Order: sequence, then structure tokens, then C-alpha cells
Amino acid sequence: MLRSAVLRACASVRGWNGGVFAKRPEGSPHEFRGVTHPDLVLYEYEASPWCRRVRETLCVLDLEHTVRPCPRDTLRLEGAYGTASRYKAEVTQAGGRLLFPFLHDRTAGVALNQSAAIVAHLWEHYGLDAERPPLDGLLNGGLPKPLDFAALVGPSALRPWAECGLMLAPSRPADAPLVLHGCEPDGGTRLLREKLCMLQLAYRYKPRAASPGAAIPHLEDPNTGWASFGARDGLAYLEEAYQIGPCVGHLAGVPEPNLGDPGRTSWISSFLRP
Ligand SMILES: N[C@@H](CCC(=O)N[C@@H](CS)C(=O)NCC(=O)O)C(=O)O
Repeated sequence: MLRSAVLRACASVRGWNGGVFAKRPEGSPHEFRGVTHPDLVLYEYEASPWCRRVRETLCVLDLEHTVRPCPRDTLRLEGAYGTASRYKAEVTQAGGRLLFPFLHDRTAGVALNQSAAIVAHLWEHYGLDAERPPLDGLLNGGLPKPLDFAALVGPSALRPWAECGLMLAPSRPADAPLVLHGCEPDGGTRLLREKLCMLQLAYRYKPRAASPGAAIPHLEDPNTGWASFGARDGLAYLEEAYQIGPCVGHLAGVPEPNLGDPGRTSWISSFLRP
């Protein structure tokens, strides 16, 4: 009850952005500069406000992509990670900084940090014939800075718990990526994204517009043949099939060895550092 109220509040902070696709001209084939399905890999974590901005854009542009979740090992040091992190090494290998979101567009041959640059890249490459929904424009540079920040941070601040796609939990790896059908503001989709993120399970994210009666979220696991609609079964399945330990808490220490950036700080890390 409380959870669904919070989920509804999270969605309403950003006015359901990401639940409505950009309109494309009548009869326009669903292709982007001749490419029907660009090969996009997003490294992100659910609780990061800046990652939300990019996930929304991918939904608005109806771009299927692969998510490789990079939840935090620790809040004490920015960019720190240990052997429990599954995908962070790929970010530096692809030329990125340990700062999320990070997009590797393997079709365009581009690797990008910074949410604003990623959003601009996606519109320039894959949204030229698309009509930007006014709300999406407003939430991407159309608001005064303090309001923009509040609208961005609101949905994360309403679910600040470590398990909500912020910190990692030990998990079994999956051979093939799972498949998630849903959209950014949908509460059930968010619950599944949070869990997939905490467990660092890669997935193909297939945007579905949010309409009354839309059959989302829908989760499939090609590794076992399991599939189901709705969040409740999906959460139980992921826990049973993949989780092998509790989520590390907000106060988790810097991992030893630290395979990431040795000395980056932020206001939150200076606050938490002993
Ligand atoms: N200005 C950047 C901010 C990105 C950012 O600060 N990301 C934080 C999470 S919200 C981060 O990745 N911190 C390092 C870490 O998680 O280790 C953007 O717009 O992408």
C-alpha cells in the first residue's frame, strides 16, 4: 500500500515522462538512419538521477537497448569498486570514466559519459524524424536549475534504500541477458529494474508505452525459459534464482582492493568517510 503510493508519487514527480513515445511521421519505418536496431549498451544504476534522464530518453525514443547495471559497492568514495562489481571494468576499457550513466553506442562507435551529452547524442542520431514530447523538452533543459534538480532527484529521494538500485548484493551471474518489457515511470517496471540492478543482471530493455491495461512489466529469462507479467512474481523469481546474499548497506566500506578511481571524492563521500 505504502509502496504503491510511493511508486505513484515517484512517477508523478516527472509527470510520467518516458511513458509516452515521441511521434514519428506517418508510415515512417521504425528505423534510425537506416539502422533498425542500434546496438546500445547503457551502464547505469537505478537510483542515480542522471541515469534516469537517459533511461527516459531511451523510452521516449522507443530504443531497445542492453542495460549493464553498475550499482555502488560503497558510498564512501566516488568511482570505487571491488571484485564484486561485474561490469564497471568495461566502462574504463571502453574509454569511459567511472561516472554513470555511461553509454556505449556500438552502432555509431561512440562512448559517452554525461547525461546531457548522451541525451543529445540519442536525439541527434536516432530521433531526427521524431517529435519531442513537450514534457520531455521541459525536463531536459526547459526548467530553471533548482526546479530541474528537484524534478530529477525527487524519484530517487523517495526510494533512498540501498536495495532500490543503489547498492549491490552478491548474485549468481546469468549467461544470457534477461528481457524486460516496460517503461521508465511504470511502478512495477521500476521494482524489477531495482532488483535487476542490485543483482547486476544484464537485460535487454524493450520500451513499452504506458497505457491503461498495458501488459507491463513483463520479464523473461532466456536462461531458464521463465517468463511472467507483473512485478511480484518477477521479484520472487530473481531473488530465488540469482540472489546469494544481502544487499550491502549505505555504510559499506571501500572495497579492498579498490579496482576503481583511488581518490575521487564528493560531498556525500566526504561525509561518510571515517
Ligand atoms: N554530470 C553527470 C553526473 C553523473 C554522476 O554524478 N553520477 C554519479 C551517480 S549519480 C556517479 O556515477 N558516481 C560514481 C559512482 O557511482 O561510483 C551526468 O550528468 O551524467
